[in-house]
Amino acid sequence: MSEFFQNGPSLKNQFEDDQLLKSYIEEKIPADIKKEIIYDLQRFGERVAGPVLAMARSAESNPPRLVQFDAWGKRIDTVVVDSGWTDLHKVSAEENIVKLGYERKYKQYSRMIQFAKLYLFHPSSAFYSCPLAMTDGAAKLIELYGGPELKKTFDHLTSGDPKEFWTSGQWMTERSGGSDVSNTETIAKKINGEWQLFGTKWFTSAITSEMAMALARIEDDQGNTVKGSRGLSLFYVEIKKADGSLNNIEVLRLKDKLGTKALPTAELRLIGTKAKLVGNIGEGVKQISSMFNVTRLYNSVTSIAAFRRILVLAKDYSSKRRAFEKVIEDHPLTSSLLHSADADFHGCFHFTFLIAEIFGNEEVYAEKNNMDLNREELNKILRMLTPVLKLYTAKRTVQWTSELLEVFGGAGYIEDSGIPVLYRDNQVFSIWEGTTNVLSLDLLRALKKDQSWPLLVSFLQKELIKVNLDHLKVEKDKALVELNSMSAWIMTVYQQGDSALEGSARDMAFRIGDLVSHVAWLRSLQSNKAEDKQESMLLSLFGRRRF
Ligand code: UCC
Repeated sequence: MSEFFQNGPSLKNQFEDDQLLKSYIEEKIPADIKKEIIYDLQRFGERVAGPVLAMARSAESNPPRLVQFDAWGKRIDTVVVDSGWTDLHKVSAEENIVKLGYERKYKQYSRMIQFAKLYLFHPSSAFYSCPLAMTDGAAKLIELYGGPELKKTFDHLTSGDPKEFWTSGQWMTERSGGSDVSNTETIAKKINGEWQLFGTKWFTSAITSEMAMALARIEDDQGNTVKGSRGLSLFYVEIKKADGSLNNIEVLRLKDKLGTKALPTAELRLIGTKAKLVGNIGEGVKQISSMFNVTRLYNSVTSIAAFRRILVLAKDYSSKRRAFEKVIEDHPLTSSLLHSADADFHGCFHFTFLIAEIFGNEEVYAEKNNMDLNREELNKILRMLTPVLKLYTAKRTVQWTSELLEVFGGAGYIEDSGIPVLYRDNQVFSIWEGTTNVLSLDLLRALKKDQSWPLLVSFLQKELIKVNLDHLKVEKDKALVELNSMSAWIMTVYQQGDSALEGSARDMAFRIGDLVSHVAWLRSLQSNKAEDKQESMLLSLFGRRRF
């Protein structure tokens, strides 16, 4: 009988093992800050490869369940979660994942450092990163639009103390409107001087949160409402009353999803849920966009983190698994596949962290910043590139997860190899927080409203001028050619009218994604002494065969 048993893939310290992240931090973060954070990232890199991953595995193997009635028939609607899920809440607070973005201890570098931690955390978090995304988004929303009555809430959302830390939900989607929130049917009525919500929310992620931001349509005393998205206002909801019972909410059921099984996603009925109005009446969509712009960035960071996880597992496995007399990484087809995945991963990584840098610079604005952009320009670039980043990183991750699963052969299709869960989970990235088509149209909206294409061209050109190393010249020239070709193409499509523009929006988004990734990567290679020159061999995101 054969004594052969294949060794499975293994994980090392997730910071130490990540040359790209390490060299990025080395290049971007000033020495005084670096001294403080490197130790923290190394420690966390160890923690996520071991104990934190074990919490996630526990939460995934014991999914949440809804208990609607107690033994005596009383409606209780309690969501029971695994201890792994509650432990992940503690870890999130202890590691200051949301706090880092608001404490701004590291000035304009705060978002980069926060996103580096989120990137380490996500693949070992069983999607606890999802409540964190909404929590960060809610904190941003309160920072921009919340009055003094929400100050305490803000402190909870940005706390590093597990006992004080709150997470938030984001209640938009209804049966009548997913992407098109203008069809929202939930009504807000003022009863005895207090707002109360009535309606059904069809997808509410992380129902174990303490609060949520919800869209609802205000109905006046005569029963009148304003139709469309201009009739929508934003409300702050605490999920439980002081006595611990639900705030006039029924949990109708938990969703039986393809993946993200540890994450409790519920269907809710609001039956007079007490709420507070946030910001201005009729500006709900605009205000909640400040939240979903943050969650879209989280989606991007967590997508690339998930992409990296399957890539490192595939690389590790292909260095161990032998077939046809050599380890499979030595077969040219496998090595070219891994090389191609690595190139796309690098592109996604640099694009994501470029946007993190822009976001950090916008929030902690200094007139003299190393991006040579004023605050309005930083804002416009963020507005235009956030949807592109989200759709681009999500799609690359979904596609590469499917492709890399094949490296494991049949084992990649077997549950306890730990690979199928990645396949199921990663599919969500291109759906929530705006599908690829919705975000492509959002890009068009941003381009039209802000006339921001010329601004992006000038930013990318300025960055390319700084690239002057000999071995980068060919790729720099390719970027310049693509920039000109895209400008001409966009102009032609604009002249053809709205229908042509809409029909091209997806291609436009992916071409912009390739271009910005390419430039962000070149920018990094130019300034990064630590990044191996071999890295530039990977570079070239234009017209490359991907699969
Ligand atoms: O909730 C969900 C799941 C939660 C899970 C969270 C996971 C997070 C990641 C985790 C990682 C691990 S999923 C919900 C998904 N739903 C969406 O994302 C909605 C998708 N639909 C859209 O994005 C649409 O484009 C809408 C809803 C924004 C379009 O609605 P309207 O009614 O057509 O909106 P308008 O008229 O275009 O925009 C209304 C206002 C305008 O401002 P004003 O009034 O000043 O002209 C827009 O400029 O909102 C402004 N606005 C924005 N501003 C609209 N979109 C944006 C934006 N992205 N940024 C800034």
